[in-house]
Amino acid sequence: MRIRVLLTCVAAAAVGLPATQAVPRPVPQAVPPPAPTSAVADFDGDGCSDLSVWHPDSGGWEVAHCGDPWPPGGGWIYGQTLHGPAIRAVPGDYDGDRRTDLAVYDGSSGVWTIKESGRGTVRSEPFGAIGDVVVPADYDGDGATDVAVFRPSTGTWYVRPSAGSRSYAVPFGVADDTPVPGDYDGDTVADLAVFRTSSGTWIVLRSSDGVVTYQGFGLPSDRLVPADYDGDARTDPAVFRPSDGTWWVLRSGDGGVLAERWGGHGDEPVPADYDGDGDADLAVYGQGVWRIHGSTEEIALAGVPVPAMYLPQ
Ligand SMILES: [Ca+2]
Ligand SMILES: [Ca+2]
Ligand SMILES: [Ca+2]
Ligand SMILES: [Ca+2]
Repeated sequence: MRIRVLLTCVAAAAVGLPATQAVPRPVPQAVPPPAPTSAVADFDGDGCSDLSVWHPDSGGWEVAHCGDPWPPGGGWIYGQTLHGPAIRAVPGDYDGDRRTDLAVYDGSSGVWTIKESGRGTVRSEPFGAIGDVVVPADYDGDGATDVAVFRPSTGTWYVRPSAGSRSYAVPFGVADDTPVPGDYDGDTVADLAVFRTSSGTWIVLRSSDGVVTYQGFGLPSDRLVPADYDGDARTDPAVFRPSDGTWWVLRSGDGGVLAERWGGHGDEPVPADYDGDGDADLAVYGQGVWRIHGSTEEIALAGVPVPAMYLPQ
C-alpha cells in the first residue's frame, strides 16, 4: 500500500497539479492477519522458520535464515542473552514486527528479558513466580506475543497483554495439566488450553465464543506438539510418540488423523514451517542433526533447538 500512495503523489507532481489539490486517497485494504501460527522461530520475518539454536551455557543464539544456502553465509546471525541454570529461552515476537525476538525467562526470579528486534532495545519484565510455567502467546490478538505464565499450584493463567491493557488472571486447568496454548479456533487470538495427562484430553477455552471443548487425543507418555500442520491457520492437537517416532496429528481442517513416522527414539520433535508454505512441517532433532520431512538433507546445527522452545513443557 505504501508503494501505491507514493506513486500517486509522484503522478500528481508530474502533471503539475496545484499543491492544494487533493490526492486521491488509497482504497482502504484489509489489515493483513498476524503471522500464521506455524511461523515460529522466524527471526527475519520472511514467513518461514529458521534453523536456530540456543546455547544455555553461554546464552548465545545461532540462526541460519531459511532459504539461504547451507552452510549459512550472509543470513547467519548471532546474538547473546543471559544464561544460567534457571534461565530458559522464550522466543517470540514480543514487539509485533513479525520477527522473532531473542528472549529468556529466569525461573528463579520470574523476570523476562526481551531483546526487541524492532528497536534493538532490551527490556526486563518481572512477571511470574517460582514454579510457574511460561506460556507466551498472543492472547489479545494484536500480533505481538504476550508475556504469560501458568501457575500449576492453582491452575491459574496470568497474562500481560502486549496491547497495554491491564494484566489479568484466569483459572483454567488443574495442577497436573500441561498448558498447550494455541489458536485452535483460528480467530488469530491464542486460546487458553491444557492437556489433561490423566485422560489424554485436550481442553480448549475458545477465544472466539468462550466455549470450552474437550477432545481426547494422545497418550500420557506422548510429547505434545500442537501446531498448524494442515495450514488452515488453526492449531491442530498433535503428539509425537518417542518410542517409535510416530507423529499423530488431528487435522483441524477436515477432522482427519495423520499418523506418520518421522524420527526415532531419542529424537526431539521440532515442528515448524521450514519451507514457508504456511503449514508446520514434521521435523526432528537428534545429536545435533536436523531432519525435516520432505527433505533428504540432514543439517548439523547443535544446541537447544529454538523451535522446540515453543512446544509445551
Ligand atoms: Ca520482533
Ligand atoms: Ca499480543
Ligand atoms: Ca483463538
Ligand atoms: Ca490446522
